[in-house]
Amino acid sequence: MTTPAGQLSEPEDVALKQLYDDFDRAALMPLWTQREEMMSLVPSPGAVPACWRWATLFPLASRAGELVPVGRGGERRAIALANPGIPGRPFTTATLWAAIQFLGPHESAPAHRHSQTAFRFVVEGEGVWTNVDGDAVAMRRGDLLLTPSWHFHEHHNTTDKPMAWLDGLDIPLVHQLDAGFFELGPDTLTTAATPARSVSERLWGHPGLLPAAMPARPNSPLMAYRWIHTDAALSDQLACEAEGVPATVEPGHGAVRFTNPTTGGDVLRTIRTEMHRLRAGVTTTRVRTVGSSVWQVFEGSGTVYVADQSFEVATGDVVAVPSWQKLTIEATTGLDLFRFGDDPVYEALGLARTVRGEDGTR
Ligand code: 1HN
Repeated sequence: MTTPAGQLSEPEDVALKQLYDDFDRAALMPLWTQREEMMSLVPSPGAVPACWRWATLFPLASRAGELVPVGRGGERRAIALANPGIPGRPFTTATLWAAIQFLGPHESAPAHRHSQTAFRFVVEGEGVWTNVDGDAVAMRRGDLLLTPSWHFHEHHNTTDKPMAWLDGLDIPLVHQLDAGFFELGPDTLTTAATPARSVSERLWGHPGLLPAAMPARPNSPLMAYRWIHTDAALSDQLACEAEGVPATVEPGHGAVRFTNPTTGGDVLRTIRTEMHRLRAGVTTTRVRTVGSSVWQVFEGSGTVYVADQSFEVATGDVVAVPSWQKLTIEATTGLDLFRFGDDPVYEALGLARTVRGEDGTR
């Protein structure tokens, strides 16, 4: 409904303008001038499809490594991938924050905890351990490492080389929900231990086997998902498909979801994480889904089509897919991609909706 100006006599027009001014002074806003923005026919995100290149991210993070110390206050040398459609905010999508974090040789980042949920994904390098509630967890190429909400965490680089990785957090969601809490831990490293396997992996990392009598946990108690397992699961999925077993998402497209062994659900309450493998030459079925995602190429090259944009991507490149934007991925070489999304939030709230194919194929 629009303002019935024009149909009004001049005195009525003046009276209407006065009414709007009085609404404004009384901190009131009528629905009829806002309906389309407040209730669009389909989601219309502020965030735009966007791509960041590893070839840009890593050298800039490295320069920050030379110029900006890591320590109390700033807490982390993490540089957010800030969506150009959300100006002035370090938000990658409406709900998700992705960043490149850089830790120089023998540096450590001090302990703290927050209500925001976090994970790390390692596209290259090794030598950093992240201590999660005192359990030292090695970070190596291809690994997914979890830092669930309100767990103390600190990172330490034990090597002579720098290391950089991708951080994912639900910062924009928690900000919008006014649910952020933050607390400092000890100023000095709580453990410099560098075990090959964390306690969490020794307890929870055996396939199909959980410690008996341990109750289900809302976040995964397994803090590390190792590349050796992810890689094997994807290879086996595609190999089974080649033998005629229907195991994959679609022909030539295998995918695994990282899951909480105590529930079979997502590893984190607010963030879904997956790894996808496409055979060379495969184009995925176009999909649009409510909620946003961030994709990072782990290995290989291809083209990611989001809405009316296309991005040619290679190892380390990151793409933001805002809500309800059509997504297709074309693999030039064999292509491994890590994805994280806010799907668990939309599912929990009854707002999830996905359309594949006809709506449609490129
Ligand atoms: C945080 O704790 C980390 O622990 C990374 O590595 C990025 C961004 C905002 C708030 C806390 C980390 C963060 C963060």
